[in-house]
Amino acid sequence: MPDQDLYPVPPEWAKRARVDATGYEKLYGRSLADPGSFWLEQARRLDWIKRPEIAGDWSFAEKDFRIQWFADGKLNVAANCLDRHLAKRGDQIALIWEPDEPGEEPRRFTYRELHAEVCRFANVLKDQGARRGDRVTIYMPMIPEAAFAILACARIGAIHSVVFGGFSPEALAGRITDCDSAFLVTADEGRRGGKRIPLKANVDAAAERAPALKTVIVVKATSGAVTMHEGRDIWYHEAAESVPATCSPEPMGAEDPLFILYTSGSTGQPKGVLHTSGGYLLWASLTHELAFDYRPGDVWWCAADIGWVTGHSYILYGPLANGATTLMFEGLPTWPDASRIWQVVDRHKVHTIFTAPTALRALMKEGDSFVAATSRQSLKLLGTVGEPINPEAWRWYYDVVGEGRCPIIDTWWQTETGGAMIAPMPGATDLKPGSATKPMPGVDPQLVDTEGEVLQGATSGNLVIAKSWPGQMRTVWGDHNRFFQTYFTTYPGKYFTGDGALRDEDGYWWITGRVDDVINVSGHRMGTAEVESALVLHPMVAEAAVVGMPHDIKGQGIYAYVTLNSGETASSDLRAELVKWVRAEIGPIAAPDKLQFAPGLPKTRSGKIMRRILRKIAEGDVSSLGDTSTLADPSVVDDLVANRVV
Ligand code: 6R9
Repeated sequence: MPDQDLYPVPPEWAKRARVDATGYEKLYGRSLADPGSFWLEQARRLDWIKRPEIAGDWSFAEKDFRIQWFADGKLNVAANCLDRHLAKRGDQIALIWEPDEPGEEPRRFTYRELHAEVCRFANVLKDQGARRGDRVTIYMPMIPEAAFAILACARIGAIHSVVFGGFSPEALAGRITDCDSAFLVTADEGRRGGKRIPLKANVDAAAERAPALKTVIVVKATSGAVTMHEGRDIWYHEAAESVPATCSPEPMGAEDPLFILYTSGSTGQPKGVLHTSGGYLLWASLTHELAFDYRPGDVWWCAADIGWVTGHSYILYGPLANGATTLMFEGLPTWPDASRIWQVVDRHKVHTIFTAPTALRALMKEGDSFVAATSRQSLKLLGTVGEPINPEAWRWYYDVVGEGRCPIIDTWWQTETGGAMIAPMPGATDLKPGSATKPMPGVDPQLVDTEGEVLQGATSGNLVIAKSWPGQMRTVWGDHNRFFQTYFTTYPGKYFTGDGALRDEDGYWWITGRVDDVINVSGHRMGTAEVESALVLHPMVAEAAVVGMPHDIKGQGIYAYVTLNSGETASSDLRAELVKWVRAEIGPIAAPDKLQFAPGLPKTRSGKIMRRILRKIAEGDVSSLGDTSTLADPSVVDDLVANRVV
């Protein structure tokens, strides 16, 4: 069983929060007992053109497979995020933009201003011929115009497909082609950590391989040199000069597509995850409010990139639907130094920060002084998402960043789920470091064994979700059969998350990592996250990644990659010490068979460790590492290969 330290709900949170412990039990119980009336009531949080009279209509069974929510309702998502706030909070700041350069002025937009910007962008898209149902690829840096473009698509009923600005031309071309997108929005260049990213040049290269592309709208962000292609490319600022700042929102069915988001493929082609309008927005908005006890006036900062689902749901859709002030950051947490995040928090009086464990570990490695140099008095809540958070990083976040006063909201979810699925509520849920705690209303998680047998009580297994929820993805773009095959056939009748999890005696959920990352050592299951967590507990270790490797006797052995804190030196003594350390922390079964010191780990630009590459290296299969172009720093792979432990 994992670390069972309990951090009880602080009394002031129990008092002030929307939902306390009893409230949670009631809410959750009702959501499962009477989903029809529960969800129709929840649907009232949105502004409908036609209010729905049916809630969920779904079946995960092959013969009548379908997923629909609020199917008879009509709404416009952008109007929900903008227009409906104008009367009450038109002059409230909706969006704060913090630039890459710390010396540069932030930009701020009130709801009224954001509304006007989105309408202008919508009119430019329409002038270029974009219509309801058309796919618009958005390949943008983290600048306000990215938000305008996304919301403009929602306003006119076009389907946006945001491609992370760090992806290569090849990856971009594949995504344009897969959804047959004739329109693309980009910028001359992006900036991050003082470096320039040639977005427009990447688009030019991608366009050669993406014949579907007809129109490229270019936002001038850095004024860097670009080549404009006659007949294909237009400058946004020129096109926007002559369009009105109003544009009536297109009435959309709740089940009309809102966006496609390609998930970084661990195997095969990336999948175009499709989300629709009503259920998705409801889910983003409800989970933002409940998990973070969001209150009007709170300054909210989700530090993800807009190119990932976290950016979609928690920079834009959830917070804006709730009328929040949302912060968008162009830069990097470690640039110019490891104080930057906390300086931004102080500058904008941020109430809640929502970031990823990998960022926390990177900052933790630099030492506490960068945090201590800032005030952080405005912070009330700390969020995390993206991977299991190791208890050591959790405690650092809690003790050093939050100085023991801010509950940690560890949200487990996926691109496929639209928003948080398992997460605490600050006024209701006692916390355990490393546990995402309890399910959100309507979420029915179960554990199954490899045969699909549902497991009861405190145990571990494969995490499935037994019932549909409004934020669930509806299909894989262009391949409905792949959607069914990928998620509903492993355990028939249930949505399979691909994650393993553990449920403890208190009914708390602990995500142990992707099931494909679980190692089977001598018939015993070993979560890679658990071994990694043990390794990073060692005072000299900054980060660790563990994969399985073929082993003659045990079936699978454990191969560990370890990054040391700055200033520490690798040695064979330290290697032996770390193996002993894990043995002592978890048990002999978890002791790494091989341990390689690595100056860096291969990570996607969203911070996920590419285990596929680590597995190949561990297996000694270094000739077929596959595509490494989507890595944040492809050069780390060379070092890993050169120093492989044989
Ligand atoms: C939102 C997002 C989904 C996968 C998911 C799981 C891992 C996300 C987590 C977590 C443990 C958390 N994951 N949040 N694991 N604790 N709080 O990250 O979506 O990029 O699709 O990744 O990330 O393995 O299956 P996505």
